[in-house]
Amino acid sequence: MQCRISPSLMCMDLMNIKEQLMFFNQHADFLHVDIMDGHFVKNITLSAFFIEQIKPYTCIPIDVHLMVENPTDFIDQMANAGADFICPHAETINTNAFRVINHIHQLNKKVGVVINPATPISQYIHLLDKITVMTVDPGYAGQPFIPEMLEKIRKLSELKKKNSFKFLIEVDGSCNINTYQQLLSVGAEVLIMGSSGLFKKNLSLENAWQKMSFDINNAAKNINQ
Ligand code: S6P
Ligand code: MG
Repeated sequence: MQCRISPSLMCMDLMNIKEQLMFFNQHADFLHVDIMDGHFVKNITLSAFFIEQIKPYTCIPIDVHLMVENPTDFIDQMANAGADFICPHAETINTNAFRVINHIHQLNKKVGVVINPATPISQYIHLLDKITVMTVDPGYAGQPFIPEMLEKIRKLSELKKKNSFKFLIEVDGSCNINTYQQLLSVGAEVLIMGSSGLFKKNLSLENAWQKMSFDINNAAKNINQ
């Protein structure tokens, strides 16, 4: 069972950004960049300026999670800054979802949509390159996993198989040793790794990565048995 890893850069050690990016270039599949506006969620994290700064040092896709009230104000600046995937929240594009999806594709970027725990699966999933299931309410790292989301992931996985949809199924929030096995068994394909599964104050990134890989492999083995 193959599972892709997307480190959440808002959880990085900010005193050592370059070293960590060099490490991710060799090991990770995506770089997850959380953009917040202080309104859609009551927090502020990374920015287009940050993406512009890291872009020359990265060779893996930059995936932008837009936790903002008005994604159309952000899409072009994220594309210009170097984003490869642009992913607004479903709750913010209900009045213009098809226009927003088309617009991002016209910019030659991949489109993802992120769905909050309380939001059902939408009508446009066949158009998407990625769907991110939030397994915590968005805004902060280190929150408890919402187990009801496993059914949503399973449903997406079934829809994907049945219709040969191309979207990747990604999970954001509390991906760690307590949840890997459940997530993989219902069909999660990309895990966003934050404070609970990867970035630890008392562990080097190399050691934390090794432990994470070992735990994920074990979880996958247990499912296959
Ligand atoms: C939270 C944000 C996430 C977090 C990540 C944290 O709103 O979208 O990307 O950075 O999920 O992971 P953890 O393990 O601290 O829950
Ligand atoms: Mg995120």
